[in-house]
Amino acid sequence: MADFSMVQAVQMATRNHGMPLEALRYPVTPTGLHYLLIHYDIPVVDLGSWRLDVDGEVQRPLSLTADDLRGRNAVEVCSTMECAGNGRARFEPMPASQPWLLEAVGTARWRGVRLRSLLEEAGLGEGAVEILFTGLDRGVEGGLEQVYQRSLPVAEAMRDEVLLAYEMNGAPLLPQHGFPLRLVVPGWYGMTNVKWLTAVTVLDRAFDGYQQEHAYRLRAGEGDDGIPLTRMLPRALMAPPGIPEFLTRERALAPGEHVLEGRAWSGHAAIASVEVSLDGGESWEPAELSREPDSPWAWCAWTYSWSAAPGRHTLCCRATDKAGNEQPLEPGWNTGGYANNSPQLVVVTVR
Ligand SMILES: Nc1nc2c(c(=O)[nH]1)N[C@H]1C(S)=C(S)[C@@H](COP(=O)(O)O)O[C@H]1N2
Ligand SMILES: [Mo]
Repeated sequence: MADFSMVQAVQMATRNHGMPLEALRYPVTPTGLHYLLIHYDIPVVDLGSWRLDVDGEVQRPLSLTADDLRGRNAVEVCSTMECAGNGRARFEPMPASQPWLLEAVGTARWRGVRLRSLLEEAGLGEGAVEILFTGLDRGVEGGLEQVYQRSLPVAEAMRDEVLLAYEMNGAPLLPQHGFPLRLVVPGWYGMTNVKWLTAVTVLDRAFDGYQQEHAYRLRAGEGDDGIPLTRMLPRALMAPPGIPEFLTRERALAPGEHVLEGRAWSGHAAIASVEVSLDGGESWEPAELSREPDSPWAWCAWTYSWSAAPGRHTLCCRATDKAGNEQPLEPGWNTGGYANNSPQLVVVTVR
C-alpha cells in the first residue's frame, strides 16, 4: 500500500459511505443508509435538457425525455446490490482503492422501465453483441481521462429483471444514486449498475473500455489478464449484537438468550443455508432462514438463538447458495481487492 496514503483512504471512505451493519435489520434499506460508490463527481443534471439516447446497432434510434420514460409501462424489482470491492480492507496487503470492510451492500425497491422493452422498441440490429451503458460522470483513472461506461452481453441485457430505474424506494433517484436514471441488473456486482445514464448503445463487438477490460477483473498479479467480475458471490452478514465500544466497536452483551440476526444473498442462486459459529469458525451450526423481503433478487433473513455465557466470543456466519457456492474461510487475494467473501467475525464480550 506504499502509494496509498491514510489521507487518500479517509478521503475515499468519507465520500463513499457504507451501510452501517445494524441496518441489516431492515428488509429494505432506508435510502439514506444504502451504501454509495461514486468513482468521480456526482453530476448535477438538468431534467429539462436531459435525454436518454438509445443508439448504435439499432433500426430506430430513440432519444427519450424523463416524461417519455415515465409514460411507458413501469416495472418494480426489489434487489440487493453489493460493491465488488466489499471486503477489500480485509485483504493483507489492501489494494489501493475504496477501503470497504463489509458494509458495501444495500437493498432497494427500484422502479423504472424494462430495458428489453426499449431495446425491442429501437429494434436490435443483426450484429448486436453487447449493450454499452454510458454515465454522465467524467474523471481520470489509471492515467486515462474517461466517462464511466460498462457493457452487458445482449442475453443478460434482455432478462426480465433488468431495469432502467428512475425511482428508488418510492421516490425519484437521489443525485448520489444516479438521478435521473440508472441501470439496475439484479444479481450482478454494483459496478454493473451504471448511474446518471445518458446513452444505451448497441455494439457489434465486445466493449473494451477501462471499467471493463482493466478494472473489475480478478487478477492474481499484474501480468494476469484475469477474469471479469459478474455476479455476486454468496455472503452472510450479522447485525452486530449488543452495544459497541466507541473506539474499537467491540460488542458488549449481557449473559442469557439472544437472537442473532442477519441477511444473506448470492447473485448466482437462492441461498441454500446459513451457518453460525460461536467459536471463531471452529464449529458451525445451521441458522433459520426466512424470505423477507419477498423477492428472488433480494437478500433473505436469518436468525439463530444463542445462550450467551460470560466470556469473550468470536461469532461468525457464512452462506451457501443453491448452485453450491460457499464462502471460503481464507480470502483469495487479487490485485483489485475484489470479491473477498471470507466470513465476517464479530467479537463480543458477555458480562
Ligand atoms: N456512472 C457511474 N455509475 C456507477 C458508478 C460510478 O462511479 N459512476 N459506481 C458503480 C459502483 S462501483 C457501484 S458499487 C454502484 C453503487 O451504487 P450506489 O452508490 O447507488 O449504491 O454504482 C455503480 N455505478
Ligand atoms: Mo463498486
